[in-house]
Amino acid sequence: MDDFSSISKKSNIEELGINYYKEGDIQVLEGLEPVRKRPAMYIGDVGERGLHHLVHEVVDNSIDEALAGFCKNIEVTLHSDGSCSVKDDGRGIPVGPHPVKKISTLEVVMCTLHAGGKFDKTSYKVSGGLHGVGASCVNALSEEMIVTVFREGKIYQQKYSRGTPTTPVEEIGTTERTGTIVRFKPDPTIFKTTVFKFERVAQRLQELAFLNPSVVITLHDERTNSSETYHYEGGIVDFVKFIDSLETPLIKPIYISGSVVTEISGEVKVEIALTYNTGYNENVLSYVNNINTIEGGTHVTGFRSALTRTLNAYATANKLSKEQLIGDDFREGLTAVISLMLPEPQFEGQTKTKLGNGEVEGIVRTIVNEKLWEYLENNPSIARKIIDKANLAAEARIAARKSRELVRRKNALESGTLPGKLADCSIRDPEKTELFIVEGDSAGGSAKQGRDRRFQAILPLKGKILNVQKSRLSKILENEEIRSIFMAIGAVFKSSSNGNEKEGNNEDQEETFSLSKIRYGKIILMADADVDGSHIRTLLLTLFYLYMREIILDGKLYIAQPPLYKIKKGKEEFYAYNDSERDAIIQKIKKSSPNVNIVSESAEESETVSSSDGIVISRFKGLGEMNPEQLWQTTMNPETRTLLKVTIENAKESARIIETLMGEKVEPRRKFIEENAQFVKNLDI
Ligand code: 0RA
Repeated sequence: MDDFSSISKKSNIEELGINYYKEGDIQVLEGLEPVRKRPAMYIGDVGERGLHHLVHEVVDNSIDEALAGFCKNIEVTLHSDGSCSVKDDGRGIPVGPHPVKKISTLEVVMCTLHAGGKFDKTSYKVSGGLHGVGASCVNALSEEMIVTVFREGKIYQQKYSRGTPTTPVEEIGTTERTGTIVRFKPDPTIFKTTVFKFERVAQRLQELAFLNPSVVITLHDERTNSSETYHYEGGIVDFVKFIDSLETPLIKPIYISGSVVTEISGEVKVEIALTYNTGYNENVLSYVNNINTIEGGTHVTGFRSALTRTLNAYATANKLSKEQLIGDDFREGLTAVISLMLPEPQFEGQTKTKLGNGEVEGIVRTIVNEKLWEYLENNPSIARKIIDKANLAAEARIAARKSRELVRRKNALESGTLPGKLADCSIRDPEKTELFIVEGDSAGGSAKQGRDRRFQAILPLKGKILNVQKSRLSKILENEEIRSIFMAIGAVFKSSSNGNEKEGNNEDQEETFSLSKIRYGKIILMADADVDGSHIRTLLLTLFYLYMREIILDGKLYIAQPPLYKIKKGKEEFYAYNDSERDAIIQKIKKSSPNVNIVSESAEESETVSSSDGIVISRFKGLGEMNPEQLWQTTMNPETRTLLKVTIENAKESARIIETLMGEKVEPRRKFIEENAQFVKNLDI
C-alpha cells in the first residue's frame, strides 16, 4: 500500500492537553446489516451522489480530528484499482480493547453503526450532521476496506469485506508518526457506478480547505497521474474571493468573527466574510460544522437582519440615503460566506440542511451588529461605496415596482389567467397532474397530440429564454416566455413584509413567489438531447433555482429523457437512450437472427427502406422529429418513460455554469468555455 513518508507532524497530546478520548468514550449502538439492506437510508442514494458520499464521510472523520486540533494534513487518493484512500496525521483511531465490547476499539468503530467519539459540548463534529453516518457505513458498503493506524510507536492494520473483518487487528510494524489511513473499494453490487469523479471529490475538498484554513488537503488521482493541493491561509476570505473571481469587486472582503459561550449551546464560533461586486445577485453560502446549510436557518436570518440594521443605521447616522433602505437593497451584489461551529447543531427542513437552533439567531446578530458597525466607522470610504450601491438598488426597486404594477395589471399574473400557449389538462388535482415545458413549437405540437390530456399539460416555449441570472426581477417579468412559465405553474407574486424590517410604506416590502397555488404535481422539462437543448435546460434550471427553489426542494422538478435512436427490425421497433443501449439492442437482434444486415443509419433513408431482414437504425435529431405516438411511447408515457429528478445540486451547478458563461468578464468566460467545452456540451443533468 502507501508509504507514509508524507505524514509529517507527530501530534503531541500531552502538549495540547485537551480532549484525550479513552476507549470507553465510544458509544455503541448496532450492527451493520441494516446499512447493506437499505443503503439509501444511510447515504441518500446508490448513484453517483451516494458513491461520493463515501469519500466525504471518511474525509469528514479526518476533518473532525483536525477540528479537535490534532491533524494538519489530509491526503485523498483515487487509486487505479477503483479504491479510494484517505490518509491523515491525527492521533490514529484507538486500537486497544473496548471496555464494553472487549474487542479492539478500531473494530468497534469500523463495524458498529453509530460508533464514534462521544459527544460533548467542547467538540465540534461533522459526524452527527448531514454526513454523520460514520466510517462503519462506508465499510458496510465496500467490497474491501483496509484501515491502517499509526499510534504509540506502532503500525496496526485490519481488513474487512462488506463490513465484516477478514483479519484481526494486527501489529505490522513500528513508526515515529501518528495517523490513520482508510482505504476502501465501493461494492459494485450496491452502487450503480463505482467510478469516482475527480471534479466532484475536488470540489468538496476545496470547500473544506476554505473552511478549515489550518488543514492542507491533497487530492491525487492515480488514474490520470494528477494532483491538486488545497490550502487557504485566508480561509473564508479566500472563499468569497474565489466565488467572486468572475465578478468585478466593489470593495475588499470584510471579515467578522466572534464567539459566545452559552448555557444551551456551549461555545458557538461565528466567522463571516462578505464582499460586494458590481453585479446584482446575492450569493450567501452558509455552513455549520463544515456542512453546507443549503436551506439556511437561524444563522442566516441573524446575519441578514444585522446586515440590514447596521448598514441602515450607518446610512441614517451619516445622512447618506434619502430613502429608507430595505434588506433587498443591501443584498444586490452581495457575496458572503457564513461559517459556524456549534457543538450541538439541530438540522431541520426538507433536506436536513436548515439550522434550527433558536438562540443562534441572536448570537450571530449581536456579533455582526457590533463588528460590522466598528468596521464601517473605521472605513468610511468603503461604507460609502456600499450605501451608494444600496441607494441605486432602492431607486431601481421603486422604479421596478411601478413597472411591475403595470405588468401585473396588463397580464393579471396573479389573477389565475393562464397563458394562451398552454394546453392544459382536464384534471384539476395538482397531486395527479404534470406540466411539460417543451422547447420549440414543433415539438410542442407533437407533445400536445401525443399526451394524455386528462393529466398532462403542455407549455411550448419559443427559442431561448432570457438569462435570469444577470437581470433584475422587473426585467425578467417583461419576458413573455418566463411570464408564461410562472403563470402556467401558478407561481404568484407575494409581497411579504420581512419581520426583521421596520414596517413602513409599501416600498419596504420584499417580493417573492408563492407556490401555495402550484397547479401541477410534476414539472417536466423536455428539450432536445443536443447542445441547444442542454443550454435551454440550463437556463430553465437556473430560473427554478433562483425563483422557484421550493419546487426543486419538494422534488417536483424533472427532466424528460427522449431516446437518441430508433432501431427497427421488420415490424418491431426499439428505442435506445444512449450508444451502449443501441449496441446492446443490435446484438440482441443479431443473436435471434444472425444473418441480419444493418440497412441504414440515416433517418432520411430509413423512411424509404422497407427491408424485412435489415436492421434500420435512425438517430433522432430532435424532439420535433418524433411523431406524437413515438413521443408518447418513449418520453411521456409514465409506464415506459424515464425521468430524471432535479436535485438542488444539479440546479446550483447550472446556476454556476450560467454565471461563468454569461458573467461580465470576458477572459475567464473564454477560458472556461475552452476548458469545459466537453462538459458544457454534455450538460445532461
Ligand atoms: C476516536 C478517538 C480518537 C481518535 C479517533 C477516533 C480518530 C478517528 C479517525 C478517523 C479518521 N482519522 C481519525 N483520527 C482519529 C482519539 C484517540 C486518542 O485520544 O488518542
